[in-house]
Amino acid sequence: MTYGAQDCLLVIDVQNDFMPDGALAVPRGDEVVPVINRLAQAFGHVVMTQDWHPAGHASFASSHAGRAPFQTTSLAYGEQVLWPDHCVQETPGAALHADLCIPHARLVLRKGHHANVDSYSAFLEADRTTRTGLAGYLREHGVTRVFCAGLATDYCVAWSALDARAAGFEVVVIEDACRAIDLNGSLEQAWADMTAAGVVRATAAQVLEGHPAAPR
Ligand code: VGL
Ligand code: ZN
Repeated sequence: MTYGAQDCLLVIDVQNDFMPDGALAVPRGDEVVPVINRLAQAFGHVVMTQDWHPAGHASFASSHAGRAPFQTTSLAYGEQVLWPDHCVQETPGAALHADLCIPHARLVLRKGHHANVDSYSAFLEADRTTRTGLAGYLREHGVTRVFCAGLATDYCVAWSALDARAAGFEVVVIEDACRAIDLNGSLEQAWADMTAAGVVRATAAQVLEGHPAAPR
């Protein structure tokens, strides 16, 4: 094990509906699974997230008459991208990918469970007010640095990475352990925002070698 108590690997939304044949397909989303399995062995502390929506969730285009997936609409807290129905609680699409193998993962945090509020971020829901409790959990465990991997780079990974920074953590995003949806330039924007916020961008090989994100 390379990374100890101060470091946590955050594995974001590696769920069937985000796989290439899933309801909200992320191109090549399945390719992150073996990379993440390998990475996880280097971490003593792994947390996973699950997008976990009730049926009829406000982020679903099907919940808005006359609206189609990938359009946007205005909700109480601001603009919301409308998605195909995905990750509905207790459905096979919401399950973690069957090949994900992280027996030592300690916490599976479910997010997006409020019917009228989305949550790309593992830390703060889309109303930008409601906390998931993850920052407090990590602090109580002495974590100071969060390594992010999973799906999708430009939505749930980016929002989680940015909120982790805002909560005071050092953040490394492992680029080849992520895949993007890339909607209207969202991937380029996400990397610009993350870089500006001080997020370190690394490859899985660099993380496994302890460079540039030095183990400690
Ligand atoms: C996600 C869109 C909607 C993600 C979740 O995991 O990136 N994207 N819900
Ligand atoms: Zn979602």
